[in-house]
Amino acid sequence: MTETQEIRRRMDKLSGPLGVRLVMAMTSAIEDRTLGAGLPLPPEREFAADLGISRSTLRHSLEQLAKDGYVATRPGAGTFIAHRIQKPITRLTGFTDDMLSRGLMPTSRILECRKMPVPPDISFRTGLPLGTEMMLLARLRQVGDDVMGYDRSIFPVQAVGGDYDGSGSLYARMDAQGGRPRRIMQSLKAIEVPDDIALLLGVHQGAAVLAIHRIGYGVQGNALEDAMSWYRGDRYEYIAEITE
Ligand code: 16G
Repeated sequence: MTETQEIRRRMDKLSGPLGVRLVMAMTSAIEDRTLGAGLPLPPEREFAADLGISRSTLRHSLEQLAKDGYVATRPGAGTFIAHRIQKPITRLTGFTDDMLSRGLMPTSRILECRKMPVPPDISFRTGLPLGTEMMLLARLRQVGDDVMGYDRSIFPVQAVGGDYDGSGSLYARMDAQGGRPRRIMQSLKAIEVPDDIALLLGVHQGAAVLAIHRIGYGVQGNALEDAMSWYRGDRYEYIAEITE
């Protein structure tokens, strides 16, 4: 059975307006991974005909699914099932780990990579002595062309080695050097995306993003990272197991 036939089968089991049934059918198929992340949807005319609905109903339903982060449209490349990440809040992982463990290939676009002395506020927060040589690395974190988030991380040059150019996984580089953070203090809040970050993430003004501040400490309790991340609210969901 093709994906379209499967969506149609699910729609047939529902009642209500066709557009609503399509949204519900696709939502359930995406959530149970019958429709996998990255899967391209057929061209509009063909998809509408195979589903037995009008193109305008299809368009409205896809707009709804895009608003909820289930599908994404890339200019020139059509619409595809969006990557959505459920991230356990208590697991100490980096972006590369998170994507690889889900079978996704992470990519990064480096926007800034430079050395600088530790800024006073970071020195104050982390206890790193004034004058410590740091590196600032600002990256768009992506899966293919799909932007998932923006990381702006500051860390001691010593933690990565003077020849690090920001490519590849930062945590893998730290592992090879002296070790990645072993303990993290992290705060996470939902905010309306600031205009400059909206442009970077490719989301509309006022969209919801998760603003995450983390300070990572090494085995000796030494600060290894002071980072701000803005993760797209329609791509990320933090989950936790809570026990008594
Ligand atoms: C995550 C971290 C970020 C860290 C990066 C390392 C959050 C909110 N942020 O994006 O602080 O610098 O991973 O990833 O988890 P990398 O090893 O792929 O470079």
